[in-house]
Amino acid sequence: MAEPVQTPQAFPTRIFSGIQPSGSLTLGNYLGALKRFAQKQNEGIETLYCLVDLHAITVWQDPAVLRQQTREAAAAFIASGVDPKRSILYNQSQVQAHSQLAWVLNCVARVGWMYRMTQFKDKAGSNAENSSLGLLAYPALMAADILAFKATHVPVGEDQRQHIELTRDIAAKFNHDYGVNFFPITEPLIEGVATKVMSLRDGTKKMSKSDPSDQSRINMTDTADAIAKKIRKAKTDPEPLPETVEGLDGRPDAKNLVNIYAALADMTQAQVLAQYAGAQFGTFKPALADLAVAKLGPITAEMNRLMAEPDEIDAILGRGAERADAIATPILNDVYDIVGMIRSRQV
Ligand code: AQP
Repeated sequence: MAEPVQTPQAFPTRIFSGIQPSGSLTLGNYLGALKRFAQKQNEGIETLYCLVDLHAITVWQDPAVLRQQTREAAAAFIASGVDPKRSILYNQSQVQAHSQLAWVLNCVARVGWMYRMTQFKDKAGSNAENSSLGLLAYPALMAADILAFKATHVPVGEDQRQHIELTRDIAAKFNHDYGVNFFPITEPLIEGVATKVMSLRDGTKKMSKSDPSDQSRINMTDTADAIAKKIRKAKTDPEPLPETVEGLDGRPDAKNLVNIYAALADMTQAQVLAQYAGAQFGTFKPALADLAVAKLGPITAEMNRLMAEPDEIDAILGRGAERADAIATPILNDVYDIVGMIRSRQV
């Protein structure tokens, strides 16, 4: 891959991140992404957050369900503290620069880079030839999402690290090929204890909204009863909780539950263990369920309230798209100039 070059030119700090509306958002999305999105906004940084519906259709989506899930995801952002006045919140397909820049970046990126992406390998499985071309090109669209705004930082979970590295490679190759210092070399922000929330059924697998087992995840729309039941049934081992964080090594299911507790309570793993060392899961799981319900309950209630007004959600996304468009269109026009496109149409 091309060597990322650190650009000497300073780019103003701007955060971009997105979530696919490809299912009900999970506790993993909340702790690994949404909660941190709101924190970044509250630090006073310019923040753009996107429901990446074009990414979602890289695998089959029923159109009516996709629309519903996009509104539900928008409600989840707002209920988690993303304020559509302070952040720019919109859905990807309403801002054409995403697709237009993606085409240019498709022509910069190399096919071999795409085949090396572990998410492509995981999602395409053993039948890669039959997966959509979009699934293979997904990381180039993701690079376009970020670079259309010259975003300098992208808060993501650990699973997205490889895609951000690819964005850096694509930006560096564009800058190098055209002899410009145009795109920033974006930094991933992978922070906190919840960078990878694991499945409740298998502590070695990521909690994912597309996992066929609903028992593997907590959905942001789950009721208090459903949350308590899923945590009660979560896979664990027969040992009590250890005294030290090192004592969780080799115990992925126990470690996951401690991590979830720590992230929900804004504590470190060590602080959780200081409180629960020696406790059996019969004690720890109900405490975790109570905490999860206390934290997620108000968010779910707010989501339900917002979902009752889908027109208002659509209006919020439309306003966000206009603001996003105003930033991205001049950047796209500069890209077209750099690559040699004639721009003479009067509009
Ligand atoms: N389990 C997780 N722990 C921490 N962070 C997570 N994220 C997702 N799952 C976890 C973070 O959420 C953001 C949005 O991810 P996405 O929905 O666009 O895609 P994904 O990473 O592929 O998430 P899923 O749930 O696994 O979706 P599907 O099943 O549709 O592929 C990202 O910042 C991600 O890191």
